[in-house]
Amino acid sequence: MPGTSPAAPRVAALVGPYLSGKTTLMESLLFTCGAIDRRGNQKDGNTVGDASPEARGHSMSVEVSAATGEFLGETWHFLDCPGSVEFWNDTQSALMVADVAVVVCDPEIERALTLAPLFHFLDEHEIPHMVFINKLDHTEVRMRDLMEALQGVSSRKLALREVPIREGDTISGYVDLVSERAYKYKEGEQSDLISIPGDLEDREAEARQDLLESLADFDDGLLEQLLEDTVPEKQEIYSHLTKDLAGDLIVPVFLGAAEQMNGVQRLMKALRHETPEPRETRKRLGDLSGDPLVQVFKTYHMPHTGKTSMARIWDGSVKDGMNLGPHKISGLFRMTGHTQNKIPKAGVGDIVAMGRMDEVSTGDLLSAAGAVKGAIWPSPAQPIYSFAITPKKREDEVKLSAAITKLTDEDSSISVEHNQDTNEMVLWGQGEIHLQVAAERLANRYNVAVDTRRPLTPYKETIRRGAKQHARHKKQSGGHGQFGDVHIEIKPLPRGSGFEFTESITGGAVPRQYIPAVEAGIRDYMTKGPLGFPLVDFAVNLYDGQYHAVDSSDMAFKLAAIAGMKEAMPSCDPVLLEPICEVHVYVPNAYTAKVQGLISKRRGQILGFDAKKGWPGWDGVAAHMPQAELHDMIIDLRSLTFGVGTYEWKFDHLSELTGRIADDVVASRQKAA
Ligand SMILES: Nc1nc2c(ncn2[C@@H]2O[C@H](COP(=O)(O)OP(=O)(O)O)[C@@H](O)[C@H]2O)c(=O)[nH]1
Ligand SMILES: [Mg+2]
Repeated sequence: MPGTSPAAPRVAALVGPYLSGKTTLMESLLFTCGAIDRRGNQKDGNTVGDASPEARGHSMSVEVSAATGEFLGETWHFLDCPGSVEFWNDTQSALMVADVAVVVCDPEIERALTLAPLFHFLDEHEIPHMVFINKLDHTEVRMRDLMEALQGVSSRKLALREVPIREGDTISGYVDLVSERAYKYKEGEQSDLISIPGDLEDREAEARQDLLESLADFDDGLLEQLLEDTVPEKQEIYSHLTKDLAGDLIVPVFLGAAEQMNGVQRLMKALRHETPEPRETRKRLGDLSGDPLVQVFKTYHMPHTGKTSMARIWDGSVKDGMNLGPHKISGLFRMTGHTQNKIPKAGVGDIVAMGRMDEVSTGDLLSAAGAVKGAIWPSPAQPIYSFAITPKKREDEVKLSAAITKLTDEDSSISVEHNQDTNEMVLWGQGEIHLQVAAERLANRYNVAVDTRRPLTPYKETIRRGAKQHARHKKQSGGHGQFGDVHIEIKPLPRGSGFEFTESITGGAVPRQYIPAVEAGIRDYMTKGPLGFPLVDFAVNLYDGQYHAVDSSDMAFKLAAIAGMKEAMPSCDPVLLEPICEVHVYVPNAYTAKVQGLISKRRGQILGFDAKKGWPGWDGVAAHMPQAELHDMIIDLRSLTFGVGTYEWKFDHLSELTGRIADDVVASRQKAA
């Protein structure tokens, strides 16, 4: 227990919306822990978090940054997590190894909604978490209204731990609701103890009663005390708070301003007293065990040091050079931002970076015997935004594949696709900035600069009418000639049939051995129909032909088949087919109507809507939507819904596209070709 012997190192993940002040809070926490002697700030680009050129360039956290400090003799690892939904993958991984999450949020009622997905994840995985309402240096917001808004997006009870002391629109201090002591903030220093301002006594008593009632929900003894109007001991209140936090039953709420250091010392003390120890957190792994037991939560590929696996030690200890199954730890480090410091060993609770474990991935649980199977690890979100990429230098093709393997190893919410239809390399991710950062990383970390552009939609084409065609390939140049002659019948097929080849040759008009060459010719032609797109949903029957005993060959029959297709197809009433996806859009139900509008505007057909399972107050709208319209839909969806709207998609079917849109598609593809 804290207080008796030093606790094992603990991990606090700093999470919350983009720009709420997580990176600033980490700076202040590290300063409080004496780990840095001067607080950096985002403007000067000298914070411990956001050390990468990509983070500095975008002035935002684009991956998790770790740093370590000591508070009253105990070690703390802080994980500064990206707030943007596009970089959520790193955040969810960090949360999986954290003893506690500090949810940093803005004092703005309208922005409360942005916390909903985060609270949902924390509660789904029962990760203990506190809220730190930041930027309370200047605000006019009523704490009661803000708490109500925040409670509206949390399934767990929020318990306000402090009430603010106001002077005009500034918050000059707070009253702690457990100790019932009042403090006046002093910028950059410990707060002064003052007496509770007279006009705050009623508010304080009421807020304290609320806090106690929240705790009584989980303890009958306490409930009885409250009913009998007995005031519980402070120590007893603290132990309820600790127990209820560990069980993710309540969410304590603290106030402050990270930039001014207001409330930071208070937060640090609460973390120290109330955060569960790693052996408690480890219970999340169920009965999985091993010695040591180490879980990787972040993978980096650094230009000079190679692959680095950041991990939490759940059990035992690790040493540089030791083996975890077939994987040897080649270099053991403590990370501070992007700086690595070599350490000889580390023990339970610690966060370490392990060098050159090339076969290990994020999420892996390892012991001396090798991989321990069965740990729960959240899957990455489905990619919903894409760029086509090409290396700026042609000779970088091979290097690019290797670099992309590293990129996807670092971030499993990125994937790559080689589209056969459009012949493009397509990088898939979570949004525009996510992919921009990925492209920058290809250049900065892996030294392969790429050009990016909007990917082509994989349209196809088909025919609406059949035809019969005779075609002959014949050449008489000195010596061996070439001769192939075919009669084919082309017919449209229903959607989704693909391509069928048949033959009904009688009497050896086309000898057996040449028939596969006829089919090969047609398949050759199919890659690009009369409109310029791959052909599908049609059948070809070879029903007659002629051959020459000397001059016929596979090649001659193949060329005859191609000639027949070229001749016949334009008269078969070709039509463009566009890929249609089945899409499920998820939003808070206040936005359902707007989302239906968005879908319709993008040529979608709404199939229905329903409550989202496990998400009270959220809807799922199902629709069929053209893939071409999905390309940048996430941008509109996010701006419509404070960034919380999401969707899942999968290819469903091809549908005929005619009219002006089709004409434009054909014209622009022909221009490009
Ligand atoms: N007024 C005020 N601004 C703050 C406070 N904490 C952070 N900020 C500002 O909020 C912006 C975002 O901070 P940052 O820590 O990068 O946010 P993050 O995206 O959550 O990491 C920066 O411009 C900070 O200077 C605070 O307590 N008060
Ligand atoms: Mg940040």
